[in-house]
Amino acid sequence: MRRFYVFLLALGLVAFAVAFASAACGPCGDVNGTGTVTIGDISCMIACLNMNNCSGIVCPENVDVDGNGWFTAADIDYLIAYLFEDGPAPQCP
Ligand SMILES: [Ca+2]
Ligand SMILES: [Ca+2]
Repeated sequence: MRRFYVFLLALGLVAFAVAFASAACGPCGDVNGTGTVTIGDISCMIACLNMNNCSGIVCPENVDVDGNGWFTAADIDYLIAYLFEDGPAPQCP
């Protein structure tokens, strides 16, 4: 799982550029304001938690995807499960 995170971080560099191109918050999980939930949103969440770089998160209301009131690594795991493992849909409070 850790290698997967590193891979996502590399993709995050591209995601940041996309994040600044548009800022229309979409559904829960769309933290970078592209209007859809993608791997780019996961990259922004990882950068924020692990590298203290939250500039890619332009829709903070969409970051608590498991709806427990906190933004943690569990939200990243939840979104990964949703996108790649057929997990439950994001449920922001
Ligand atoms: Ca997005
Ligand atoms: Ca949460």
